[in-house]
Amino acid sequence: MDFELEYNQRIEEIEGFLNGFFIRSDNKFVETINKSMRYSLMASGKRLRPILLIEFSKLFSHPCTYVVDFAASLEMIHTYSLIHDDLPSMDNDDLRRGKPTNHVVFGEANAILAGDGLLNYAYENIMDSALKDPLNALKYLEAGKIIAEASGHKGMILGQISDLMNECAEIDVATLDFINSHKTGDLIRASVMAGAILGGCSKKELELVESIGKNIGMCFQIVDDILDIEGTAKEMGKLPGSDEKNDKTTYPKLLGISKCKEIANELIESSIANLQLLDGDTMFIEGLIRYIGERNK
Ligand code: GRG
Repeated sequence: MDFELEYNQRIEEIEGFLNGFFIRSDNKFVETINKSMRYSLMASGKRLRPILLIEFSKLFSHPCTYVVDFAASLEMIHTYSLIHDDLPSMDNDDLRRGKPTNHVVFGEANAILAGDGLLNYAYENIMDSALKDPLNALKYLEAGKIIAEASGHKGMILGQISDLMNECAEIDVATLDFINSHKTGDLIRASVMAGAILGGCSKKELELVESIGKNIGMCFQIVDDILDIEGTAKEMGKLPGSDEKNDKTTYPKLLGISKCKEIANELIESSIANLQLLDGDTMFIEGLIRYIGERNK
């Protein structure tokens, strides 16, 4: 299998689908909000969360019809979080996905509204899936609830507030784990769990998928911290050094870079070992997990 080719094909499919959510309008107000939402959503991202959701749904034998709509919704929620995270009142970053951040281009008020617009559009699509396919409504609801919890005040928002509260503070690994498991990990965990539910997994399989999702999320964050030190703006599409600029405690700061690389490798191997306990064709997901652990952007 040529992983890179397959991965790029999946990115193309998702971007084609995402594009279809925005119809051009003659109304200048509609066009203004749509333009700023589209600007960040269609900027080139790795599309990891929607790809994880779709691939985990394929591992099981009863996939729902509107899996791709859920995948698009996840990317909308993720993009909203990036727009808000970059705001002057949060991380105050100027570059994201290789382009000036949303507030730099459209102004702060529009950027807040673009994020809000994407968040609400995501749940509109999730509920629409249940309405269009009522026989599977319970699966859509279960997957939607997991995504809502993981994105909201029990998940990503909780992680963000604990992160803000700990800027400039001396924190230990347990506190850092708390911040990251919510801020970054929850949405990644929700991607794989929602995918598995929409694919028709059993309760027991969902437990295994949850533990895989947690490990992938932790590995993603450790690598992200390493890239903030070792990465380049050209490859990452955002400026490195953001953690230091905001005086944030990171895994490399607490554990050192080589220990972080060791832990990231262990998390990759344990995720793959657990993945292989599931029945379906796991080849592409294995490649994706290795990519998450070894990426340079
Ligand atoms: C509600 C005011 C308000 C703010 C929400 C929750 C939140 C702000 C921000 C948290 C989101 C965040 C930036 C988490 C860090 C995770 C992370 C490293 C994101 C980058 O993800 P990638 O690398 O990005 O997958 P691409 O661009 O490839 O999709």
